[in-house]
Amino acid sequence: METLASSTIEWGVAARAIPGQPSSGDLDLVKSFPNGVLVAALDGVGHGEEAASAATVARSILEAYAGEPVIALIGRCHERLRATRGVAMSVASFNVSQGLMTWLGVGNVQGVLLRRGLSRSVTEESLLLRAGVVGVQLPSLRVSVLPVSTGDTLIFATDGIGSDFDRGLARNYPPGKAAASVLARHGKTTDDALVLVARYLRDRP
Ligand SMILES: [Mn+2]
Repeated sequence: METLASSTIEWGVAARAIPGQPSSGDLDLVKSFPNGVLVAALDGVGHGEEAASAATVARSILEAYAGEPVIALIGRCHERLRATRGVAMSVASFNVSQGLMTWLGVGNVQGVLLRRGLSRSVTEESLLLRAGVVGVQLPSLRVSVLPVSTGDTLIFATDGIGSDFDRGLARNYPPGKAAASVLARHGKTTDDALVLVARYLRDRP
């Protein structure tokens, strides 16, 4: 299954826990399913062990049901996270045969899609974040669906990354190096921090 992920997207992640904590409440997931790939970034409320355990529960659910529609996925997570502090999460589901990305965010995990246009210009789409916390207060959910083309770059960044991070870093470097650079330059030391950069590799069918 990871073969499909690596033939569909190229991705890299950089993350660190808030200083003094052994585990981070910010987690990522890249998981293939038949005909697609699910990409997610999660931020357990607060930091430390409780945040990490809540985020771990959410990630395991996303992993187990990766092929489901994203609204159903968020609903499953909400049910399972009720006894926890809750988790902010943004998810993107790539459908390979349709050349579409469906994304949804609850809480404050920023999402950006840098799209290569027909010209050399790059347009930027921002994920509309719904206020709420999965497991605590679920807002009404509505997905956005965007066509994706080869070279388009998805970025998820938790609020431990400055929201004005340098888009050029993410666009111009291989994903692993891009993620490391964004974390190094824009990571805050007051919270867990995670940035995921995923570049779409497929041509539109
Ligand atoms: Mn945070």
